[in-house]
Amino acid sequence: MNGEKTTGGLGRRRFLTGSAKLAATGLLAGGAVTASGIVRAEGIPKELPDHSRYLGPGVTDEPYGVPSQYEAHVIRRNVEWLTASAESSVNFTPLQDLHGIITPNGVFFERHHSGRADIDPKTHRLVIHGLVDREVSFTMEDLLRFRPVDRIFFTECAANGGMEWRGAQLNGVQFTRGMLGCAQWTGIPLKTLFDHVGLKPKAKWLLAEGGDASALTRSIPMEKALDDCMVAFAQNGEMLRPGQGYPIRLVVPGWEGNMWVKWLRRLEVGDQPWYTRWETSKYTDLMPSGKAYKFTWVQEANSVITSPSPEKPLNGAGPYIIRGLAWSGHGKVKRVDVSTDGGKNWVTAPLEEPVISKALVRFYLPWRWDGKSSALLQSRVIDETGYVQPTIAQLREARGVHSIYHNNSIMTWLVNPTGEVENVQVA
Ligand SMILES: Nc1nc2c(c(=O)[nH]1)N[C@H]1C(S)=C(S)[C@@H](COP(=O)(O)O)O[C@H]1N2
Ligand SMILES: [Mo]
Repeated sequence: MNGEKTTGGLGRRRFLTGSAKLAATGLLAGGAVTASGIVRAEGIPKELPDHSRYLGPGVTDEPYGVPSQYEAHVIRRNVEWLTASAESSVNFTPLQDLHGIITPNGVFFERHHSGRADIDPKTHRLVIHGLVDREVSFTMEDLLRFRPVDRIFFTECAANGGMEWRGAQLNGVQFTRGMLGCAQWTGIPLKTLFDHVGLKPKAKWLLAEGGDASALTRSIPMEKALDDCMVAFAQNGEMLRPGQGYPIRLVVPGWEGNMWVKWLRRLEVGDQPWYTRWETSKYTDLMPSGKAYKFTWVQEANSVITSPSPEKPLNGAGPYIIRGLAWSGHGKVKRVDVSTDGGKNWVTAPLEEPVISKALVRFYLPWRWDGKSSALLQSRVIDETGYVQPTIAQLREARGVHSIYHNNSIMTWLVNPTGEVENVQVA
């Protein structure tokens, strides 16, 4: 956690201490709801507050706006002991503090292997070569002459939840599910670009390469490339942020984040996969047998309750809204079930519109807490293919514990009688 010592050892207890500290600093103080569940009415204050009596700043002091000073806790955070250096590392989206389905650009998680590249769009080029009729080198200006599309998709790192394979370890939504964001991407479909350059009959695979020092490269089957992939230059209405790959990145809907090559500089068309080092040694899933999956592209259906959660404890008895997010790399979320007793009983939570394929979906479920009992909160998503989000036990049985990647298991939040919430795993 930023500002706290997290070096060495497993951080679980320390994170608990962290949230206890939040309680002490007053984040939990004051109750809006009485034990009977009736919202407390305090009446209209007699004194006018300063902000109702004096002029505020004008329209000139904030050419690019920032959130209210009271939202300063809504930030990306990193886990210091997770990686050896900040350049090859990750920070996490504060999902517990966000609303709706769109992740604001300033808190969209960043994962990079050689730091954030700083690229001048005037000199940047996107080269397309290999099994094409015409090899090209596009300037940004060239790219902007094509008809763009605007599409909402989630981005998720394959390592999301990766610390939880052997047990509950990181105490919060942010650190267990925060390698995730969802944005409206604006860009040119790869189909448009390939129609322009012409594909040779043997064109079956695509190699995408990044222009950062890591030169991340991934092989992508042409079928996927022509289906829904795009070269994005904008995110949520503005040009990409440097951390998200400015000036262009690949968008590979539903597939693991490391295929979403940032600072994209080269697309090579070939007739077979390249098996780059990123594919043979880094992003592979090791099975109990000792064998490894060659490619695990799709981010399977996943969900998480964002509140109540370790970061969003309960404050006394009364009504609460269980808030959460669900998503599936295979398409649309069909249903989300919520349990408050560790998976014995389930209630279906209504989905908030819009429900977009391969995007985050929001669910809300009213819940009343008696202010004294423990509860085990879980959410379970079912997607349009009928796939049901697995428990951690089911996932371990199938995959062992040697993977880092693709842990989409059901998360469990233990609500303590004090209202504090912690990350646990139940059998
Ligand atoms: N060029 C390049 N592209 C990259 C990476 C990188 O290190 N270099 N990291 C990848 C990984 S592992 C992930 S999870 C996503 C994260 O995208 P974001 O930083 O926009 O959230 O970018 C991918 N694209
Ligand atoms: Mo990733």
